[in-house]
Amino acid sequence: ETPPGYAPLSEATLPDFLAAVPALANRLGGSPADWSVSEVGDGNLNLVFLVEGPGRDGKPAGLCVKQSLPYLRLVGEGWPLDLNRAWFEQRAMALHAAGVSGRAPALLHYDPTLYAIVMERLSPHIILRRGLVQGMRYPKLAEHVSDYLAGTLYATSDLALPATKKRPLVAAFAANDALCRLTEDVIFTQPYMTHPNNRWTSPQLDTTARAVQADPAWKLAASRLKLTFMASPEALIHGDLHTGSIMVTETDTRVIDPEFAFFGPMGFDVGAIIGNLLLNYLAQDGHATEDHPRDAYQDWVLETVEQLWTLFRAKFLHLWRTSGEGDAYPAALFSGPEGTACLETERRAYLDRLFADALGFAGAKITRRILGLAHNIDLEKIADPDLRALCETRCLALARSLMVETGRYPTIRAVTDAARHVR
Ligand code: ADP
Ligand code: SR1
Ligand code: MG
Ligand code: MG
Ligand code: MG
Repeated sequence: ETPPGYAPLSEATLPDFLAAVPALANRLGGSPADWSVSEVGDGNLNLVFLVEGPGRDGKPAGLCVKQSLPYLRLVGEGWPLDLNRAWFEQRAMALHAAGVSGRAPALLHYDPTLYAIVMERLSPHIILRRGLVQGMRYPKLAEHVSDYLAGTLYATSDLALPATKKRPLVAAFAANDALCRLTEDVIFTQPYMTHPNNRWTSPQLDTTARAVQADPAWKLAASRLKLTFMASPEALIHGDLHTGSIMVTETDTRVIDPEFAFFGPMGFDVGAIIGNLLLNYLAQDGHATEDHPRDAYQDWVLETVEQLWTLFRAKFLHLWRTSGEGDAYPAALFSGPEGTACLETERRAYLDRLFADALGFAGAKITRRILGLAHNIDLEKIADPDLRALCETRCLALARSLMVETGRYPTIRAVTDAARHVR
């Protein structure tokens, strides 16, 4: 049962929907008969259409339309899912754009009856994960993703927002319950138990999967991270910042797909991207051939991980030092040289704690992609199951260590060294 007026759009019905919104029709130019539409959704949840029209100045113009389906696309109609995820996505896009500009597609329109978002069509961008699997380098990636993370997380935190502004936002996004629960189930719970949603490279990883279920330290770490995810409304997080949620060219980087957004722990976003890059690094051994070795490329992936954290930390600290207008840490309490020094020590401790959270979440994000419901092409595209299982075993060893022995990683260099040496 769907709300009145809702129906999934199709390539046939989309032109009428767009024609009814003058700003969108004008942007596309010509008439609806001139517009070409294709459904390109390759994610796990939604419909995504790309539309092209003749434009208004002789240059073709495009749009992207993303619509919620009443179910989880990956599984089908048997798994109903809240349509309102589109509302949270467009609201997060708008709030994040206020914290950082140019790092996401522009939001153009939202239709609450159809649960449809119209946004800038990114072109010739491709999904980062696809580029990484092909061995493509993105020299601006660390700089751009660290801009996005520092800008969005700082601007929506208690360091920047007065409590009377932040609390209503926390309340509004608390209603994104369906997607939060999905994360809690498929990332923090199911991979650590016998569950019909799980799958892995079998029989190669059968013993490993059973060992995870019998590993109290790993299960405890996963549950502690789950609690942090559930009970830490630090900032408006993206909530699904894997390498499939970033579109790139050599010079541009845009973050898409914040439908899982809610006020949660900042380390979840930072850890999601770091975890996905580490997984990609370890998967490269499954893509290397004699003619196309990947060693130099693997070095680039780890350099990107190091730069990403280092730049994020520096940018977040800079924002805090130069514009701390939230109600946390009132300036009146930290005046004079002693107060300034004391606050600076606190800022560094805050970032150390955020780093530890991020490493734990990175490990959890890696584990779920190998033992849980949703897998990644980084590993899935390794055709030889023995070779894939070897890469996956290394991923799991690193993931467990990041989650259970987080204290062994005081620096990002310690993390990349561990990735280099894991066997
Ligand atoms: P889902 O929530 O189902 O994962 P995504 O938002 O990730 O959907 O989008 C699915 C795919 O649609 C992306 O992998 C990308 O190929 C394409 N896509 C999404 N947004 C845009 C955009 N603004 N411009 C061009 N392509 C896009
Ligand atoms: C059913 S799990 C689907 C996954 O896809 C989304 O992109 C999220 O990562 C979610 O966990
Ligand atoms: Mg997606
Ligand atoms: Mg999505
Ligand atoms: Mg190597």
